[in-house]
Amino acid sequence: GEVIVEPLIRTTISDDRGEEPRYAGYAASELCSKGYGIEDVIGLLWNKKLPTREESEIIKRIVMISADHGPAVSGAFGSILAACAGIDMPQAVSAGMTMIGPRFGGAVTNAGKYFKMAVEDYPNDIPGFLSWMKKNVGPVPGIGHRVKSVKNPDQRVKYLVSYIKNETSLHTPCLDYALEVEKVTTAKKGNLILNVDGTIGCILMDLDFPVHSLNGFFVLARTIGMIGHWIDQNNQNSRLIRLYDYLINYAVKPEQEV
Ligand code: Q5B
Repeated sequence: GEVIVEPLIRTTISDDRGEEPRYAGYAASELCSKGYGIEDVIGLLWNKKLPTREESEIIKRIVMISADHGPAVSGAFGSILAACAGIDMPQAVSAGMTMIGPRFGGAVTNAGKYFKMAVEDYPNDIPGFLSWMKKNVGPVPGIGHRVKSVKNPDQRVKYLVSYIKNETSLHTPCLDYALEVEKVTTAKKGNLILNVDGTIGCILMDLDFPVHSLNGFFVLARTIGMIGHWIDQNNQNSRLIRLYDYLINYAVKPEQEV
C-alpha cells in the first residue's frame, strides 16, 4: 500500500519539480525574458517578494558598492593568503568568508536590528539609545571604521545616502535615525561614522527585508570580490606568503636555561 512519511524539510521559497525552477512562484526563464535582474531574484529568494523597479535599483547598488574594498581588508586578505598557498577557489573564498563577523562586514544584520529598535524604543532619544547599547551590546554595529572618518569620508556611504534621498521615494526612518546617531558619535571621535555595514543595514530595514537576510547582502556582494582576488593571484602565479620578521613583534621571553 501507499507509504505515508512525514516531510523531512519544508520550503517556502522555491520549487524545481516542474520544467524549471520557480523562485517564489516565478519561472526563472520568464524573469530573464521579461528583463528582470539578479536583484529581483534576491528579492524573491530572500524576501519572497518581487521588488518594485525602484527597490531593485537600490538592491543593485547595494551589491555593486559592497563587492570589493581592496586587498587589505580581512576578507580579501584571507582569500589572497589562501590563493597564495595554492588553495582551490571554493576553499580560498570560504577562508575570506570566515572573516565576515561582528567587526568586519558582518555588522549589517545587527545594525539593522538595533537601529530599528532605536526608532521604535528611543525616538528622539539618541543618548538613551547609546547608553542602552553601551550597557547591553557594546560597540554600536554599523558605527565606526578603521580608516574612514569625518576627514576621510566613505564615498560608498555618501553615494548610497544621496541616491536614496535624492533619487528615490523610500521612507527611511532607520537610515535617518542612524545619520542622527552618527552626528553624536562623530562629535566624540572622528572615525565613529555610519559605516557601509550600518548604511546598508538601515536601508534594507527600510526596504522591509527580513532582519536575518541582511548580512547576506555583504556575503553575496563580497563573494564577487573574493573570487576576483583568487583569480588575480592565480593569474599572477603568486608565491606562498610568509610574513617577514619585521612585521611581527616577537614579544616572547628570551632563551631560558632549563
Ligand atoms: N568604538 C569597525 O574600530 C571597528 C565603536 C566605538 C561605540 C562603536 C569598530 C567597530 C562596530 C562594528 C562594525 C563594520 C572594529 C565596519 C566593514 C566593511 C569595510 C571594512 C574596511 C569593507 C573599527 C577604539 C575606540 C574604543 C571603542 C570605540 C569603536 N567603534 N564606540 N560604537 N561602533 N564597529 N563593523 O578603529 O574609549 O578607546 O576604548 O567594532 O560596524 O567591516 O574597509 O576596512 O568594505 O571592507 O579598530 O568597510 O568601529 O577601533 O575597536 O579599537 O575602538 O572607539 O570602544 O573606545 P577600530 P577600536 P575606547 S565596516
